[in-house]
Amino acid sequence: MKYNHLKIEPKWQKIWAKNKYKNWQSQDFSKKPKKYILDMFPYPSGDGLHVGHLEGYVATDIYSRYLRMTNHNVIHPMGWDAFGLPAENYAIKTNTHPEQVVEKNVKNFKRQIQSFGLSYDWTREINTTDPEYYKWTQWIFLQLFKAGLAYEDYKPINFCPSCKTGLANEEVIDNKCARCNSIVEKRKLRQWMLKITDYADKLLDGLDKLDWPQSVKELQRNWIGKSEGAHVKFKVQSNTGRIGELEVFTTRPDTLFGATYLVMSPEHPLISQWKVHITNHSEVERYADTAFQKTEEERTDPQKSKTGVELHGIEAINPANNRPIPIWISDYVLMGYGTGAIMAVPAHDTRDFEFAKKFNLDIIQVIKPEKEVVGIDEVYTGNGTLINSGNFSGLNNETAKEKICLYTSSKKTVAYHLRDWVFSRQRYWGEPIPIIKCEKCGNVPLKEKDLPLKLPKVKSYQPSGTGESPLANIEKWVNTKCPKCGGPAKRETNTMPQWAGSCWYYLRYIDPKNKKAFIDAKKEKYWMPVDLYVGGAEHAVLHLLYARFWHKFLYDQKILTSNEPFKKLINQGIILGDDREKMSKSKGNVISPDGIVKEYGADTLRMYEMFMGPLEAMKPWDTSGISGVNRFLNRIWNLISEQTKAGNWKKIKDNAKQKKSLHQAIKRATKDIENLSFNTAISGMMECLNAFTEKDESNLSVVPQVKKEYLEDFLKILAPFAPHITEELWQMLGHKKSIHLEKWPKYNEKFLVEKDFELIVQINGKVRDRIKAPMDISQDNAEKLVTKQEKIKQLLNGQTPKKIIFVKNRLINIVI
Ligand code: ANZ
Ligand code: ZN
Repeated sequence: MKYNHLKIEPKWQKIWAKNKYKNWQSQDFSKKPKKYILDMFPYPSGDGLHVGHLEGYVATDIYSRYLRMTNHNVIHPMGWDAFGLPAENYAIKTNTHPEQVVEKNVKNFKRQIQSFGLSYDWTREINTTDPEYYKWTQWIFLQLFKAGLAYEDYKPINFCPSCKTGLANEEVIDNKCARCNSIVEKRKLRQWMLKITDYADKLLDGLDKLDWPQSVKELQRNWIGKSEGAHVKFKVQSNTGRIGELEVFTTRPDTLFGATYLVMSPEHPLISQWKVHITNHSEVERYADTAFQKTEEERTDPQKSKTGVELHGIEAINPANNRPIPIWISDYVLMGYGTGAIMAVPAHDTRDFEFAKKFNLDIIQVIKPEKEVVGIDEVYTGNGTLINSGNFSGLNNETAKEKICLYTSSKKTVAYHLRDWVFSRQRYWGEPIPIIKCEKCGNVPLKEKDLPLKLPKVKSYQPSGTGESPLANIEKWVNTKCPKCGGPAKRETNTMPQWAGSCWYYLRYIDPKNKKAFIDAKKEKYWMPVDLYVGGAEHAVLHLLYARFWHKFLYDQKILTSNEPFKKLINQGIILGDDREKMSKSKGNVISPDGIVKEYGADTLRMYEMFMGPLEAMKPWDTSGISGVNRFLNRIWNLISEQTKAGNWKKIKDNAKQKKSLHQAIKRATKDIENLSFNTAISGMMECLNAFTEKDESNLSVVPQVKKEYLEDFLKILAPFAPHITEELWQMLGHKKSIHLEKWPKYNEKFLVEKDFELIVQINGKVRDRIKAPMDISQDNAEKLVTKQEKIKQLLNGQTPKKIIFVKNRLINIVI
């Protein structure tokens, strides 16, 4: 009767499916405490789920099952993030509609998920490409538009020449497209932008309260990049007199006396305004044109030599000392940050120092370090005492910041590195943006009753590469009427980025079939926030920042009652190949979960993935580890099936040692699951099984049997990890109802203490020894134990006892 996973696992999967997965459905408004356990929903790719997905999915599955057994109302849903480029690219290659591609892939993902025994509530399944779903994605966009947070813009943006679409800043890593690694270009394209910058402070402040990995919070903080500083105004004059004012953003107003020139971004709008005064204007324009071709990363690369052009014919006045100083343009000053102009302090800023050296500009030291002395050839960027700063000399530089601002009437302010979110893509497979462009009325939002605005069928999904989406070619769809004036108008042809659907999917799970609203307010209040969110660390900024932004916006609109979506976040660690390299097709080290399920079964795969190490750690795949876990499951199978076959349950006695191990295992599993420390919970169960199958200390030829109730409790704590084998063994033990509906067993501290006693050993009524013996030891075993003792052996001197008197759990008296 060997355990046959190939028969038993599909058997239970079929029964659970027939039962419509009712056992894991959640109840809206149940009196039980609610728990929202969420996985990052997958993009249903053609490759299927990999072992990395599964790591997080198994962890949340175990946790959800545990919570259900401890009387919680658990919502644990799954869905599909199915818009985006891969499906579209595949559609182009194979000339099938992306919808069909998605449908096929979703089917495969679902088959896999069911074969792993994951306990999702399928009544809440969603798909971001379903018009009934994206209707509400479009609806949220309209709310953003109406609130003034969605706007059209023509700024140069990052463009991926290979994906043929604009990208958000968050999608560009080291100047490369995050999806395909192509070098990105700058292009001036008409774009829809979302004003995420309006939420910079809220996004920053909210982080403090979240139970998230510090590293993720830090990444978000840095991405938002809040800097405290001041706006300082410099008068600008030509030889005919004052022509205006240039405002700079500085974090170091204390160094104002050391500002020996100003630098403007080449795109600064005042340059064209001052054109008539700038005598080398054509040179300036040429420089600006080349700067415009470069990406931000190229412009700010500290390795690259600084370039720039001085603006001849004009100069600025340093408000601290009224000294005239030159004005330059250089591409290292970006238009999108601060005011797009800086005061350069070459003695105390590295970039300014390089620039001043190259163009032979004045360097004036104004901060003296507290300790070491630095020569004029070095930049000192730290704190210290002011020198060469008029009346302010001698002040500590922090104090000087305040005083110099006051003296020059400079306003304290903050700047953020966060930029508005480029929200449109020039591709087909995304949510159409529900805006109509009317010559008379401008951008007019679609009426809410006309949602969803469905994606029309096209002949070719190929993007034009000119910055137009393939939708632009469908005249019948593009030409429409203005909702406001009824005149002829055109639809917006850009689509939303893939992030749109995932910004709010966790809300739709709560009320997936609601036709009237995107979520019922009472249900939102009951279920939100998400108690535990598990997913990959690659989303630290993108998805997790965007989702927080939308959530906070919807909260401000009084549509939601919670102001943060995800209370606790865990990143599962990356699983490496068995060669300790990142799994990749090209290296041929990819492990297919389907293969493991076939060979060892889903229960083994699940337990192995949890047993590999701490959830958050990076860990290599190890095939021998799988057989270890598999052996463990087989041993449980053998133990229970053999005892069941023997059928003498009633005769099996209490066993303090076994009981102690069981309660230890229950205690560990309880604590460890609560701490999401699944690997140690499994170790605890392994130790317990060892204790169950250990030979009797006092009679080494006997393997004691294990009481049915111990085995039952053991199966219950194993059930969340290995849902199939436990269901089968539970039935074998005579139960009709599913083990997954059982209550989680309670451990009792009483049984955890050592259950030994001091056995008094007498010979002819005289106390000769005291030895430690297990509680409830039988007379037979006690005799064996006692006669093994060296001291007693000597005293008996080979004589056979005439009589033995045994008092259970107290004494043994040998009469010779
Ligand atoms: C004078 C100064 C003196 C500065 C000094 C620094 C050190 P963070 O910390 O990132 O906020 N800056 C301001 N706007 C800029 C722009 N649009 N493009 C490039 N650089 C810009 O950096 C703030 C500092 O970066 C500002 O403070 C400014 O240089 C520069 F000893 O002003 B500082
Ligand atoms: Zn109109």
